[in-house]
Amino acid sequence: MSDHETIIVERDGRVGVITLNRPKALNALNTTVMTEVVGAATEFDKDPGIGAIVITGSERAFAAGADIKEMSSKTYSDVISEQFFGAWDDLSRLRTPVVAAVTGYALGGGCELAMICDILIAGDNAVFGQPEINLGVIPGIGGSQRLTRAVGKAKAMDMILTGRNMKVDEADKLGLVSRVVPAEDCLTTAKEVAATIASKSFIAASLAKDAVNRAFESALAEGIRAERALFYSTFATDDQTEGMAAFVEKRDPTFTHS
Ligand code: CO8
Repeated sequence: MSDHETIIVERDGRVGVITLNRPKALNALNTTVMTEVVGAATEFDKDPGIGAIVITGSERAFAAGADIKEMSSKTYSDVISEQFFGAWDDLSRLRTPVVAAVTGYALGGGCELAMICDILIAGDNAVFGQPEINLGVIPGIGGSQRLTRAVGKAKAMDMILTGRNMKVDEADKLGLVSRVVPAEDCLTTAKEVAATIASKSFIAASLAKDAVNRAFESALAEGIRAERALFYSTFATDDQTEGMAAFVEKRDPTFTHS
């Protein structure tokens, strides 16, 4: 079933499994990844034979963020006119419960993708972070909203303003993850959790998901719209150009605060 460039799509009974597969780029999320993940998840969502979806990466990286090499040359008019990365929002509208199996780095867009999922199973080597500030930008796939709701303002501000990473123990204590398991068991556990969900009434599971999300999401859409506009506006700054160019050129950025 997998004629994809950046993901592997499999079925395991009533569980659909989507594996991010750009190992050389630590599963950095580019437009192709987004189109393929959202496309495969949407197909699973329409399939009555599927009752839950697992999204996973590799042991080293769930995803190390949005693809900086793809983004670095974009302008403000590019990101706003193509509504860059807007399709990720479609994932949060699926009826089918989605379980993230996160090992290794879940940074930037990778952390945001994990937080879009309904249940987050973390390996004991998982590392979470929103390091966008180091590139002169801010989270843009819901991170400023979902992280804040998940861990509270104090920790979210700490992570988003300093760009520091959070190891799995801290993430577990704060309620960012559902369960922590040894890294080598992460995917198996996620599949078991997904299979358990898939064994329930799909209607009840999808309504339960919707109900929990109502508690979590009221006013979230507004926050995400605001966040997206702010993210796009960072592409009007010199610091975005410099921050991303420095990453690509493997040097430290010199920000001019302009
Ligand atoms: N984008 C592109 N390439 C990447 C990325 C990335 N995010 N992360 C890693 N890579 C590439 C590296 O460039 C390198 O490629 P190459 O071998 O060609 O040089 C390869 O993956 C391996 O990476 P490293 O050599 O750096 O591996 P290390 O083990 O030394 O370091 C790290 C691993 C710490 C994860 C490091 O790679 C890193 O810091 N990566 C960047 C993390 C980051 O800043 N992520 C946030 C990106 S911005 C973002 O996600 C914004 C989301 C909002 C978009 C909203 C749109 C609306």
